[in-house]
Amino acid sequence: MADVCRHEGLKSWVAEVAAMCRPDRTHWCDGSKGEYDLLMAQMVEAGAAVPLEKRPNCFLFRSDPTDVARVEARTYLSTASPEDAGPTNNWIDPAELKRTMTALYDGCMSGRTMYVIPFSMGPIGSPLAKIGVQITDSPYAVVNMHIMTRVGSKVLEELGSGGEFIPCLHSVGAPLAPGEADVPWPCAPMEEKYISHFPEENLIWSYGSGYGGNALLGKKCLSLRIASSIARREGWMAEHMLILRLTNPEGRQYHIAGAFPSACGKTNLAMIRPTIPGWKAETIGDDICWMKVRPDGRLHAINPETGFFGVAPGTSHASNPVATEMLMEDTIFTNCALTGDGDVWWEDMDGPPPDHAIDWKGKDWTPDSAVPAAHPNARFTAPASRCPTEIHDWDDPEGVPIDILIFGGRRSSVIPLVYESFDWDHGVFMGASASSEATAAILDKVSPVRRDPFAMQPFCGYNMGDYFQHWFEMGDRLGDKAPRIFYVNWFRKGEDGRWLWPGFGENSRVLKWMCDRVDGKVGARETAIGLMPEEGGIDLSGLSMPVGDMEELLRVDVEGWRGEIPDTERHFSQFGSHFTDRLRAQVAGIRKRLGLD
Ligand code: SAT
Ligand code: MN
Repeated sequence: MADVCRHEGLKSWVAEVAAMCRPDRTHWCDGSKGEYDLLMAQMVEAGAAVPLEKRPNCFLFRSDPTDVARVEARTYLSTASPEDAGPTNNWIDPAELKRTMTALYDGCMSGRTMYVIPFSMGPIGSPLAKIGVQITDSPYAVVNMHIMTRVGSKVLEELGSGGEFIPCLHSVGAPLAPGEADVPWPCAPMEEKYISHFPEENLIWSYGSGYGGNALLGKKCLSLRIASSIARREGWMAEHMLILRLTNPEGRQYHIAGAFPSACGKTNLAMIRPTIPGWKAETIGDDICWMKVRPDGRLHAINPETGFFGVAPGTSHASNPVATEMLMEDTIFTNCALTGDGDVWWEDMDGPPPDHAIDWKGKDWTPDSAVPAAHPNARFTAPASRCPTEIHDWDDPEGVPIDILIFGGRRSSVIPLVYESFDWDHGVFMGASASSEATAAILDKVSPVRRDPFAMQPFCGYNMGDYFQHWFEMGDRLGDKAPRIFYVNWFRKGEDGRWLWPGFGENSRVLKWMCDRVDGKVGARETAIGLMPEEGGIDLSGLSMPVGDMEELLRVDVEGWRGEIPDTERHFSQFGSHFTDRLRAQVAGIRKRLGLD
């Protein structure tokens, strides 16, 4: 493979990293099935992976108990000026951070193999795609990258001798002394973990963690943090959004992109099976969406990934029948429980729990155990090609034209089921003020409700105040071709603590209302917070709901909303001189509409 590489810049970067990290050997990944199978066999042999008898070509990994999710407190955005990272990112001066990390990288791969993974985010050769090269000493990261991205020789061919690539350096940070035995999941202690981004040179350095977004650098690091900063410079958008195609009974297609924080049901929505007769849904992506204005003046989207890295607990026939089918083969499971008959299990899976299992920490577990069998952030890594609802024109380099943008989060009170923005600027306010209750996808969650603008708080690769402005400017360019903007909350609870909305496939009823709004088929009532469904506007045929629930779901809780405003203003105030006047005007508008001024 090394001889397929004609790119001197890449070769010399690989040589420099090898000299610094001093692995025992270097392997250039070709992305082949043979390579995947061989690495898996080696990891099974080493005791790092368990093959699952019940699921062909599926494997279970258990992480170190301290390395189970992204660590935002150890994630850095390193720019010459701290102002360019902004208040929502951890900042360290690039020279200092590189000094610290170089000391850690020094000899960090000894006893290990260094893998070089050329990968493309987006169809190889597409005008919307970007090429990255990840260097890693984690074979687990390699097999996951095989599923999540387009890996291999074709990427090197596309790169040629002078193409641009984003260098992504990763080490688990656990060098082996001569003769020292490896552990199943090597990683470094928390205080040595660094997930670092240098957007001014499109560079990623990650050290110390083998888990998810800390280690699969094509995902959050490249496709969101670095890509969002490139997108701002180049005038496009890199967003934390699912992409979905809906087709109505007449065959009219709608493309929807939706931003929700991690572990808020993005994957379930991306794979929705509509309950309304005649409506069909197809999956395009569940996490990342790159959008550009194309020659038709509309916003076109691609999913740069090729797989799904989803939360396993809660995935069931009821919540996501499509994923349940998808996960039967060719899937990597991490931190799920193992059953006696060689299957995986997690909380809220179909059927009763097993009488006995091995939990995610490798210990005996029974339904009487006080701890969950699977870690709440246990994951599956599954190829998109196995997704029964994946669209067929997946690889279309042009992407799909977006009709509808959705923001949302997990809120048990205040936020209604759905509302629409008055216009683009108001939609930007809706995205910027989005909030959610904490989930298990991050290790160091702090408050119960966190503001998570555009679900990008942990992923924006520059000053978020400037990011808001970038959204306004995109709207100016799109004009009347801009997608319509909606906000949803599937998670509202009644006073008795009951979920008010059935969710899952029934969410198609809310999506249908949005499509009908786009086509001007239904009206809306103007409220203080936005445009809301009129009575009977949402098609509830065939659904029986307790009386009063729908009214409650669509009630504007004016008192509750007034209570939201100070927190939103506090969140906005941190952006100082980077805060845009257009958002200030939106805050003034909602204050007035809520009768606060
Ligand atoms: O670990 S990941 O960052 O890839 C998953 C997530 O938090 O959404
Ligand atoms: Mn995500």
